[in-house]
Amino acid sequence: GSTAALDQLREKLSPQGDVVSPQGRALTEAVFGAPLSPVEVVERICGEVKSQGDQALLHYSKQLDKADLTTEQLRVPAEDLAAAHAAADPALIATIGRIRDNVATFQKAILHQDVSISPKPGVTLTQRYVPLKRVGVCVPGGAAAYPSTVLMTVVPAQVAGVDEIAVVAPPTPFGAYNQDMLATCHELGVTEVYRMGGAHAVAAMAYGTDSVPAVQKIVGPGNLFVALAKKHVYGVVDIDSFAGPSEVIVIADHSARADFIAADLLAQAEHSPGSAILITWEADVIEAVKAELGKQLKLLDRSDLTRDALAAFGALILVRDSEHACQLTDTFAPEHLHIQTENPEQQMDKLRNSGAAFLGHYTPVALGDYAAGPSHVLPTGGTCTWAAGLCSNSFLRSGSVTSFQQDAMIEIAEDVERLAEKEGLTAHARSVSIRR
Ligand code: HSO
Ligand code: ZN
Repeated sequence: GSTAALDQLREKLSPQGDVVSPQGRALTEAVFGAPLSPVEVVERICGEVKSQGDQALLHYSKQLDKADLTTEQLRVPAEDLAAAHAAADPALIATIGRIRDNVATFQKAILHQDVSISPKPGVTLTQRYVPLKRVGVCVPGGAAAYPSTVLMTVVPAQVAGVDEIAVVAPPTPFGAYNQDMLATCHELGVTEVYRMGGAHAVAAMAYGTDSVPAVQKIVGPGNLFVALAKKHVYGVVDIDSFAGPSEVIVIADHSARADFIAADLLAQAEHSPGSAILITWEADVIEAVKAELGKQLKLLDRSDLTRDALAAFGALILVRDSEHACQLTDTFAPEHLHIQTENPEQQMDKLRNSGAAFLGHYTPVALGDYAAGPSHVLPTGGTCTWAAGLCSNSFLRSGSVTSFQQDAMIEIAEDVERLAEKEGLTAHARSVSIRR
């Protein structure tokens, strides 16, 4: 279709990428005494946490999260973690254990290994991978509790061999006070959990405060302020990709079941906002899915929120053929792609852009959200054209190691000297010729 139609759909696919709710705007205006943009808010908060440390951190927890904490209360006590674990449903603990194993198995298998070659006698060239020493993990706690996000961030970091993992969650019932989230941390051996969220938590981890030692990388999803703060502190620390509101594109043909597809679209919309788009070349599929959406919406706990999200950020798109479906999907570059066709590999082979792909009628995205093995922390908003999802390798940094014996050095010396001379860097040339 036209570019305008594409733009309209792109907006649907990236729900509220940079929109703040009216309440959010009123709150920041009250706190800062001026109508600041989200970027200005984040710059202010990060600047103050950088210069004033804990004092600014506690100030913003009180002002923005309505949590009046002391420095001692910032960190969740070890007893609370143990108590949450002891009180948890044993079946939940068993589930967490099994999922940990699934995630660890996959994340271990894909972990980079050092690579060493000897292209010539007397030369050894190595690419070596070293785990980061200390990382920070953001776990959201606004609209829902996310123990699954603890699994999908902490386990890859542990597999990579990170020494210290600090988890931060906002001081809310769905955040740092959520017993399932705390029990999950304890089960995974995480001992450092902080009651802090938003831009101030990101800034505290990046710059370090008296109560929160600085980390080298900050990962995990969050709201707009968390995302902007991560962008702001990048360069002081590393960050993962931008994980904004969740999205799915389902590609389907006649072999797909309308009730399955409807369930998948609703699951994504349930994130509210969450974007859910069906692309098919079969008009019948669209009609059948439409009918199923109406039926299934009624069955959901969050049916109102889900209906609103679907109305705002959902679409059922009829295209010419499979080829066209793949092109359109590549243009959108969705966070999740679910191909429900007779031969899903056929479409997959034609596609370049998706954060995580799910193939076939029996691979709902929820398997990946909760249990399969790849992390559910994924690039959204079309950023998967250049960004990758979180994995164990996100917690490694590489460095090279080069070693030459004298004969091998002499063999390559002339080329080095010639190029150094061309650059006018004679000291470089001499550092080689002196060894001949
Ligand atoms: N779909 C989310 C992950 C998630 N879903 C957590 C349920 N809980 C982002 O990939
Ligand atoms: Zn999800």
